[in-house]
Formats: sequence, structure tokens, C-alpha cells
Amino acid sequence: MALREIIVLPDPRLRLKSEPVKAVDAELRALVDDMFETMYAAPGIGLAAIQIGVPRRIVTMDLAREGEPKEPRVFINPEVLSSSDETSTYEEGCLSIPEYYEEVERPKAVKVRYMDLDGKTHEIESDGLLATCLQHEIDHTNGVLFIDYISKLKRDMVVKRFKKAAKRGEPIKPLAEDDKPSHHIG
Ligand code: GNR
Ligand code: NI
Repeated sequence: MALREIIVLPDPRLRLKSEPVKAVDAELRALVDDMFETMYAAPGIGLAAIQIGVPRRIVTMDLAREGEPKEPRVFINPEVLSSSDETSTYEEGCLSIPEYYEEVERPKAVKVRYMDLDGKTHEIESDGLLATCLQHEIDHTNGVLFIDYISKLKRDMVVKRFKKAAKRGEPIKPLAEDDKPSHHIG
């Protein structure tokens, strides 16, 4: 097991479309182990392989609350089969866009097909946090980030902050309330 580095904005690899997994083998299991170690250490509730720089369609997730038994889940080659017309809004964050949180509206429920670590195919109906997280992670496998769903003004501001921090070799600082654009212009 190894802790991997999580890549952050503006790393261009976050925009890659990841490749499907062809076979469940020892190398894939080792990669999934590393993803869980990295996700739990972050800590995060989900992780896509591209976030550790590996452009393959693999997602790890654990939605168990703090203090509850772990519920590790793996989704290989996940795809959305159908989405509800009804939407819900959730304040999202991303380990690749640290310290930034914003409300995102998505379909409330999604049907997802994926493969498990035994190579068996499953279809699940999800809603709530599972549906939100699955959509966020499947987006990562397609090079899509949650900031793509917010206003251009907010997105440009976030990208600018991360580019500036990267140029200076500085860690990103939490966004102060005062620096946020007011709702009038946001
Ligand atoms: O840890 C995470 N929390 C989270 C909260 C709301 C919506 C999505 C997420 S996923 C995120 C971890 C991450 O960046 N996964 O790609
Ligand atoms: Ni993310």
C-alpha cells in the first residue's frame, strides 16, 4: 500500500478522459488499495484514479459517517444509464480543488452500471449523497470538474487563485468571505 499525491487545479491531467479498465488483475487491486489509502488519509468520501494521476476509469468511495464502520466501495468503468428529471442541490468540494466549496445542482437520482473487483457487472439506482458523489466521480473520469457547473465568474476566480498559487509555489489558502463576489454579481 502506498499513499499517492493528489493532483490539484490547474493540473491539465484533471481534464483527461480516462481509459476503461480491461481486466481485474493484481495490478488493478494494488492501485485500488492505494486509492483507498489516499482517499481515507485526505480525508475524502470519494476518489477517481485520475486524481492520483492515473487516467483509468476507477472510483473508490466510502460514505460512512465518522465513527461508523468503514463501507469501502469500488466502481470500475462506471457509467450513468439514466438520470432523474428532478434535481437536488448539494454543497460540493473536491480534493483536487482544496478549500473551495460551492452549491451544485444535479439530477437527484441516477442509475449507474459498473464492474466490481471480481469482474462482475452491477446496476444500481442511487439517490441522495450516493447519487451526487457518483456523478462527481464519473465526471472526473470524463475530465469534468464540479466548477464546470457554477457561474463563469466564480469558476474564473477559482482557477485564477490556483494558477497564482501554483506559480508562486504556495499552498492554496481558504477563500475569505470578503473575497467572494456578492450574490449580485455572482
Ligand atoms: O470528499 C469529497 N466530498 C464531496 C462532497 C460533496 C460532493 C462530492 C464530494 S467528492 C469529494 C472527494 C473528491 O474530490 N472526489 O473526487
Ligand atoms: Ni473530486
